[in-house]
Amino acid sequence: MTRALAAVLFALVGCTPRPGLDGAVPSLDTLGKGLPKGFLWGTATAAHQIEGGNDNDWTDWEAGSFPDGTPHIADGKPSGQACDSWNRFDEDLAAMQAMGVTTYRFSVEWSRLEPTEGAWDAAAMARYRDWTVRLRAAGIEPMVTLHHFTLPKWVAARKGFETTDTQAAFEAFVRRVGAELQDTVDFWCPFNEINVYAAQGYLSGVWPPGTKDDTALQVTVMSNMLKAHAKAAAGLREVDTVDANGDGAATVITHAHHVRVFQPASHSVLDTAIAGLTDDVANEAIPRAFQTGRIRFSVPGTIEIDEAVDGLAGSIDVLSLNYYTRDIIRADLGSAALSQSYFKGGRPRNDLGWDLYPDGLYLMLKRFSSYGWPLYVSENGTADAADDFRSDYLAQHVAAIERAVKEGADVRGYYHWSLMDNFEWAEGYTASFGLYAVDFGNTFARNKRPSVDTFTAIGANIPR
Ligand code: IFM
Repeated sequence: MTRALAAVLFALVGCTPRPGLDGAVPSLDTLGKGLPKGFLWGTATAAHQIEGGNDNDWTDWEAGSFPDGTPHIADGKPSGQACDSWNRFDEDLAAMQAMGVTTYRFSVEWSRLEPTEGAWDAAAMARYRDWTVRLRAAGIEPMVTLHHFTLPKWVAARKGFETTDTQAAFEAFVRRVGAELQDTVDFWCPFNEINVYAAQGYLSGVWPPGTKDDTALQVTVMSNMLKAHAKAAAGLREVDTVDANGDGAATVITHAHHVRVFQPASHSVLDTAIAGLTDDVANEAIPRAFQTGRIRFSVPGTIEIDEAVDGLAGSIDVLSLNYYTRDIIRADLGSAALSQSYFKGGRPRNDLGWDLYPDGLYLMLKRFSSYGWPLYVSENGTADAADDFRSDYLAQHVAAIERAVKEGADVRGYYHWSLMDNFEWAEGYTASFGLYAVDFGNTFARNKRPSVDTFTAIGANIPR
């Protein structure tokens, strides 16, 4: 088939073929119309990645290096002033309003609100409160994350979630925030990506505390965080009794669960089994715990946890998925992870080399639908400094959601990661996930990328 003929055929079915991208890109005339009425449409950020001027466990980590001298952060630059969002909420809000968002996911920084144990910073709390008031006044539903990878130094000094003690400290923090923001916030996310946090900090060791190859500790941390989630959820339900948006629910509690497609490198029994094990620990164990109230992790020969936890069953009202990519898994029984993971060759990739695989979002939404919770896509986006493929990536992922919705999935919202370029953890400022570029360290201007128009056009099509 010639390219011209293909273009005509695709035009007839409302799609345009794009050389270099995998699959057709849906027409923006209709994309979004297949989402349910009232579907939330927004962007996501996290405190340490955008605020600037934080003082937490990452601040120390960013100044350090690995034993071979390589800096902890790819470009050697600390988060520093980041996007200066602590002082530029006006600009963040204006950028969101220009795109017609109806929701914003952001996190509050524990180290700002409780810099030392039991000492609360009223001015910092007032600032977050002001943000939520202004979001609501602008018709933007806030989703507030309470832990997005960082710890106050006093918590890190006590070994963070490696110990069971931190659960009580986290619960106290969450209760405080819940009580203070109860009349402006209904949508709460105690933790972001428990699985990623534990893997990066205790398996690959590329995030604080930098512990490498300790699968038992990795799984223990996940388990302690799930217990902390249960306590946080109970606390929020107790202290937040105001239904801020008048929809009948004073609290909606979720977990932002990082999901990936894990595909075995071959049909061999070993690759298949290890890909299945990886999938179980990373994708299934956490939702299963929220559903059954039992934490069950099984890493043969290393650690088995099977424990009933008070308050864990039913501790989320909706499940949120952070979806980006697919990993290929090859068994490697000599490694702590029991596998090597890599991105499939010959595929479209982003600036970080991640496989661009929109079908994976469809697969994940279908799969996690079976648990019965309403679903949100709490993060999805891509590193694309030149904005070459972000529009198409976005369109294809929204089409994947529409497909899942058409087949019965109850998906209620989408948050693009991210509103603007920001501090991408170990990758520092080398990865650009933003709909807006930021003039870092200079004017901090939020400069609209062309993909903002795609985001806005899709949002305008969503039935209201
Ligand atoms: O930037 C991160 C975010 O903090 C958590 N989810 C994945 C994003 C992109 O890597």
